[in-house]
Amino acid sequence: MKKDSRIYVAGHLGLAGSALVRSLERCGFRNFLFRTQAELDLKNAAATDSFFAEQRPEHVFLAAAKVGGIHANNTYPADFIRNNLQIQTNVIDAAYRNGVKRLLFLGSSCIYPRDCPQPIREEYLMTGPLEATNRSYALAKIAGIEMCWSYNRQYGTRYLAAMPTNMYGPGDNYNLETSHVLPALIRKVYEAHCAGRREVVVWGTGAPLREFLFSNDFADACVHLMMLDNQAYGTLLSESFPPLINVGYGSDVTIRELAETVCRVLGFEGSLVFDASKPDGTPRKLMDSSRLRALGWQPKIDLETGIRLTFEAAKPILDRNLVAAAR
Ligand code: GFB
Repeated sequence: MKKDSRIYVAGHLGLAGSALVRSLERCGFRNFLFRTQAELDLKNAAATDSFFAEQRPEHVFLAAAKVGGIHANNTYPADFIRNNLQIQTNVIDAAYRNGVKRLLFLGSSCIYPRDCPQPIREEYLMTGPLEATNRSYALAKIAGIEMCWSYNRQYGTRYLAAMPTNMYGPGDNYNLETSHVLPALIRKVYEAHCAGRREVVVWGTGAPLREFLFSNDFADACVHLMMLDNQAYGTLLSESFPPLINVGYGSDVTIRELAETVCRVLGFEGSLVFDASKPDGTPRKLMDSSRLRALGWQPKIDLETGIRLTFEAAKPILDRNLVAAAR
């Protein structure tokens, strides 16, 4: 990527996409293409192709996706598989037909089998059954990886797939029905604190382990990958192995430890109540990110600092919610 390359960030307003834009700007890139969902529906193949034909992006970050936490994935599996298959199929195909040089497809650590050996290496893809609560989303993402690989093999494209672990940061979704665990806990703990309540309900047993990566770190990893020289980038693209690379923090915590950390950062001294009627999901998904680290990237933001930064960014939104609820 050159500083004036035409870069399309699909999903630039989301958690990952907005962090990507910030990271690209910090690196001096300035020639961006952005379209909101209202301006361009990526589920529409013709509209997506026209956009690529007219705008001719050279590099694409495919961060547009239907995403959500365990409850949303479990409740709306049809939406997750349909929307994601449509978006990624249209973007990857339009990219190929309009000469995109490099495309980075964003996936998720839930693509790996539920009971994988830990830490999870890229080689473990498709070696066992998936976690049931997010199978439809995971299968869509696996199809996206396979599509990048197939296009690389048949058409000579150079598309790569980055698999983030559980990501968090500014601009996340704070709807308790559809969010991931970290924004949900920030909201629940903050609201309990403001209301003087003594308890916060945490879903599940608190025992599952999750690895959390701050969105800025993930974005820096993606930009790092896209800026690799041809030779280093080429080592990630092989005829015999899917073009995917893990992007993780390197250590994990239990959901109980996570909730305790959120309480500490926000200064909440009440107690945690675990609602075991809610699903735990996969017991553990710690990724092995040694391939990426060998290419010169490492995360900078530890969990406690990341939670503080995320809370600072979220506070005005959470305060507005509280005011609206009080009316
Ligand atoms: O972040 P999360 O929704 O998704 O939940 P997954 C992680 C863990 O936190 C689960 C527990 O064990 C939840 O039961 N948890 C505790 C909560 N309290 C809460 C809460 O208030 N809200 C939520 N949401 N969880 C997702 C996948 O799995 O991870 C996606 O469904 C994607 O496909 C994403 O891969 C990264 O980590 O279980």
